[in-house]
Amino acid sequence: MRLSRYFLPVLKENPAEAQIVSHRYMLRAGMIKQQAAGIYSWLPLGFRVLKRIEEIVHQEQVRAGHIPLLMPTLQSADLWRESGRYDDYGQEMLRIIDRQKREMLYGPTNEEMITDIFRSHVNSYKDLPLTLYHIQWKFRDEMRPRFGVMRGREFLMKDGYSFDIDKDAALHAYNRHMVSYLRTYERMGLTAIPMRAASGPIGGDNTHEFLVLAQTGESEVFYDDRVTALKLGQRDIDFDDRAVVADVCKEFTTLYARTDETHDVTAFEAVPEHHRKVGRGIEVGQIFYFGTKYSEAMGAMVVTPDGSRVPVEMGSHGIGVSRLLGAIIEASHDDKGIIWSEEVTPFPVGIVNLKQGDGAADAACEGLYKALATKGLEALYDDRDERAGAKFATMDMIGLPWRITVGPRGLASGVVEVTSRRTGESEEVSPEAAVARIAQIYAGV
Ligand code: 5CA
Repeated sequence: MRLSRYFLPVLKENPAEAQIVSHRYMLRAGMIKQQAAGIYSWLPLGFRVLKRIEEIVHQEQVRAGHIPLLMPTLQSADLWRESGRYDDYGQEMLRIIDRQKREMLYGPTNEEMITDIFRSHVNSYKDLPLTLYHIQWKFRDEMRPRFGVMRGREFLMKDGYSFDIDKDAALHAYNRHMVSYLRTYERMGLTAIPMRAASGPIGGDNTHEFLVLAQTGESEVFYDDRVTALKLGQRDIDFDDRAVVADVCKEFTTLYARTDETHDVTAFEAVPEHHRKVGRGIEVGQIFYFGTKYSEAMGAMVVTPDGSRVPVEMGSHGIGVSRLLGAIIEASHDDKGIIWSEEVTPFPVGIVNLKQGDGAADAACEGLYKALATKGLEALYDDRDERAGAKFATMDMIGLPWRITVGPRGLASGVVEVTSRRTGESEEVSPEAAVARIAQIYAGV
């Protein structure tokens, strides 16, 4: 993409309404535009990152054996009357009347709708286990939408629903989600700690939230700091193996880690004092096992091997997809702007032409741009007629992990500069070597 033809409305000044760094940088980098309280347009740069995050979420769900589908944003009130939540949900639910005077709502979550799909098509243990998920916009009329995409009213969620024949199988689905989530967040460069949580309007007793530690987080968290060193890494996990999956969950949930909602002072005091930490966290996901709460109310029954009919055992499992952009920026930035990892960056590399209009510099940039494209890497080429300082400031703000800087002086000795956004370190290499270096970095991504 050539920057002169792109749509990247960067802001030079800090917007007054943004209280936390991720919100400020998302506005400054031209990623989002607020359209109403807690409702945003995703401008091209933000949209690219959102798509990459969605893709990682999809890949890890599919790896765990879960199946994507897509349900609508609008739902009928009657479905929610069946579970009793139409009245219970309160003012967070956006209620809509259509022209036929039918009561509708903009879905805040989809337990009822997925249960309806299930009961229409599945009735035997032979079709289980089954986990269906989608990535779809939700609406919750939050009392205090704030911090940009962190607490929006309209936001993108991955919500998955597991169906199993008995409680053991349902708990395996819960564990499978926990492990797939750990891997999802790690791929985005985040340390997200599973913490025992309270269930709220979804219901159920078994629930964990995943928290990314950040000073600006909305939840207070209490934890044994050894939990932050746990890594899933590249382990090859057989998601069908209940014992293997349960062991991973045990490894990640044994050390003390709780939010203020479930904090247990006595248990916390048993943690050695120098490991005891109190901080704040951003909730980037939550998993729930709630058994037959919806299946019983809505008649989602399955025949067991012995021929009896029982309500299907369910759980629901969510990731805050749009919130993740904010969480990643909170975890990875400096005073010049965002620092994306290779896994989520909107463009793999930026090219800065220090002297637009200089024959040699223009030709070298064109050459780099095409050579990278041949290797499947779409560079963001700053071909604007701007000062070098302004070009660097834009690149630093939008946070691409790599930059190739091209100028007449370097070219005279046959080199361009490859710079890491994270470390600031630069190397002078030939243009060919620069392309090879970037291609090598992205070979494993
Ligand atoms: N049905 C279940 C899971 S499928 C559910 O709705 N869970 S939830 O309420 O915990 O939401 C899932 C995730 O969505 C949260 O962990 C959080 O990361 C994200 N989320 C919730 N509310 C908002 C909001 N107002 N703005 C941005 N993200 C949100």
